[in-house]
Amino acid sequence: MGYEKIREEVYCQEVETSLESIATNMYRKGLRDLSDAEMYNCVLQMTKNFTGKTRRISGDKKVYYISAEFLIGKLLSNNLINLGIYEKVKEVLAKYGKNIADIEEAECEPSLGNGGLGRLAACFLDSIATLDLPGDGIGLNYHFGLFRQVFEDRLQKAVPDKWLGEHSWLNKTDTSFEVCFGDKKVRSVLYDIDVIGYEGGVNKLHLFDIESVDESIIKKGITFDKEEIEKNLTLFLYPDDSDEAGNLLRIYQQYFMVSNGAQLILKELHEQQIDLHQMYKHAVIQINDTHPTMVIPELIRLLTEEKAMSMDEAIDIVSKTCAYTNHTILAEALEKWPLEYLEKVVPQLVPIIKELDRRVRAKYTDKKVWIIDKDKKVHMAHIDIHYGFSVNGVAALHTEILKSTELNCFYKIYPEKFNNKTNGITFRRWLMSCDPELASLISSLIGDGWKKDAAKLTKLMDHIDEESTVEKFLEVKNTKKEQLCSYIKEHEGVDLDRNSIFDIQIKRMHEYKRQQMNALYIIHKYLEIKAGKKPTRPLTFLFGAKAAPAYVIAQDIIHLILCLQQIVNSDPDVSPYMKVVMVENYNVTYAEKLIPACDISEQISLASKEASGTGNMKFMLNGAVTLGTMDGANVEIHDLVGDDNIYVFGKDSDTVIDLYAKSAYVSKDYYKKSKVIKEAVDFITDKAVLKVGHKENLERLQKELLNKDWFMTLLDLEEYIKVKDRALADYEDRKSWGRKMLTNIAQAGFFSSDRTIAEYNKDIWHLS
Ligand code: 26Q
Repeated sequence: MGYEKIREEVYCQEVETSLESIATNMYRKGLRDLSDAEMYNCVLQMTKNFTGKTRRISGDKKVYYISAEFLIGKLLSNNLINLGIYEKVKEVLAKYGKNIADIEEAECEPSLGNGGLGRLAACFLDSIATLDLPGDGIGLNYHFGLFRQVFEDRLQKAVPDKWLGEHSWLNKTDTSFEVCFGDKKVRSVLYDIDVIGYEGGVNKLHLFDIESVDESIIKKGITFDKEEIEKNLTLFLYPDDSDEAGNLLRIYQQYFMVSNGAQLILKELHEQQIDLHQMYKHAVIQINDTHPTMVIPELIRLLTEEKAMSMDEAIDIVSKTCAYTNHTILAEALEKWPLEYLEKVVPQLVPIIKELDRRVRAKYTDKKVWIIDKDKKVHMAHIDIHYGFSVNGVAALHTEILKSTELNCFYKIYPEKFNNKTNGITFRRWLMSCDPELASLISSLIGDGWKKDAAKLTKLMDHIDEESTVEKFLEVKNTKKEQLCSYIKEHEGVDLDRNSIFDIQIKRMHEYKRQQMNALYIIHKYLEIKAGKKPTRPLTFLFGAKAAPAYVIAQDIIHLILCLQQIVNSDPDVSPYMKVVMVENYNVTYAEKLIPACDISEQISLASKEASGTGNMKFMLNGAVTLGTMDGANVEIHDLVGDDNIYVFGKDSDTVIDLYAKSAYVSKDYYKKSKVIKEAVDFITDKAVLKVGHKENLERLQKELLNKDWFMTLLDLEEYIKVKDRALADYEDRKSWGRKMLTNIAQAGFFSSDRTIAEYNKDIWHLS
């Protein structure tokens, strides 16, 4: 028996006595007398105790994954699964009258991320530990994380989300550094969260904070005084970047993160007595988008000023240590900081950044690759590309677009730095934990091997022609739909029909993701039903999305969907045939309930705009069939499952890129040409909608679609309607649909983040 299995047995034996003694110490109560919240605190403490005794992963070289976001989600069930004691804990809790699901509910979700990029970082930490690679995360401990979304008057309202209580996964350490800004100094405090690999050892997620954060400065909603850095530095994830004070605070946060990160890395190297000239042989820093880019000039500064290295040497060593991942080609998301902002917040970095730019200018005449542009803006990605050794995109198509268009001038200089690492997801959370019914069905057919080697899922294809097996997959889906119906009833107050088709779009609200196109489809269906054309089977349209507080059109799209929800669900002619629900405060926990219950996965971004997507992979793994454009990782899903097991529509990325290049897209033309499009767009300001909604929001959205439509909603709408209708019709052949589900699950192994991390290690990190 391996070490990990023995450990598991020992922990299992200790669960009950350990919980009993914690309950006595903490509450002076027996296990039977604890409330759910108290029981949660006891299980939390026990898990932390066990983790404290678990082997720390070590090795000669370590990766530091530095990221402004780690969207880790609730940790209890994940950690119990990875320690191998989930079933045992469930059994012991049941003995004392507790349902483990209720205990899990008691945990607050840490919302330390916006969306895909943050969730990816969390999946990566799980896989790094599972593959037994030495690798720690470095980030910030935001006290309120991302806002909590509430709906009022069919509008999104952002309120503070207090996730941090007296009991949490954080362990306060005695590590602390001084961080100097232009106008002030602060002292950090480091909190660690243990990251447990599946049947593996432990790495750390290091989250930096300051003691002087003052939660009482929060005013209405999530507004607060942005000038008082000592009080607000780690209060929220990404403050509003629509004004100068918000942008400055973002730079304060970023520098605080990287300065602490750089000091921590140098301290760990020092403790191992490593000559800093050899740093790159023992440490690799993966920079998650440009938010942590200042780690490059900061390390160069520390090596030259405090470690007496020459500028040439420091640049050389840092460049061999840092690697950059790009997550977006949207121009507005590529960070460019005015030099004067940096002069105010981090004046000590400015001479270094200027020197880095000077060296670039001395070598290359093409101004597009310079770091500081003519408007004195610092292009953060350019620092990463020139002074890192690897640049990767996050899906095959995305990397190709970076090479051929967005970053083409850099690709010409450094072709060897560019590489693709198609994203992945951890199957521990996104299958074993969120759909244990499906996980055990899979294991009953092909054994447990897929849990550590996801490629083994293809063995499921051996069962594709067995009717009774396919039937079992359909049954699991029904179970998960039933569970979701109860959850939605409880949390949103809406009754859903478990026999209806569940069509789900969950992701950040953004025009390029085109939730508005889905809304126009819903309008189209509503009008059809009103005109007497009833669908064969009832339809359920589910949405979940937060919008950036300053993103006006995104707020308007949420408003439209909530208006449609009201109109559709309360119309007796229509509601027996369709329902619309936008769930409140969509987050990781909600995703874990929605994804296993999905029939049709909406992945409908404008081709070329979604770098990868990872929700698409989660749905596929849980047996949903994708309805999508040829964008991001959808392209790879299509390659894996083939034409019969995915619904593809829309113009491809080459066509879209060409339309932009020629400014040839005119949305009004599509509106004028098509009766279906015209009816749907006109309905946005129909009196039925104006009766429940706000004229200002609805008219603004309609005008945007007619006069601008930057993300080309109307371009693909007609084909979207046609292909979606085909998918709904195909659903009626249950056996054939079941085979589509099974094929998707069987082919999803490629999207395990274990595969992604193995590739990062082989091509970039070289840890062992
Ligand atoms: C930038 C400047 C100013 C303020 C905010 C930002 C900012 C904040 C967050 C820019 C980008 C983000 C997050 C981006 C993100 O989540 N990207 C997603 O990354 C996923 C993981 O690679 C991909 O799957 C998604 O396709 C991509 O959209």
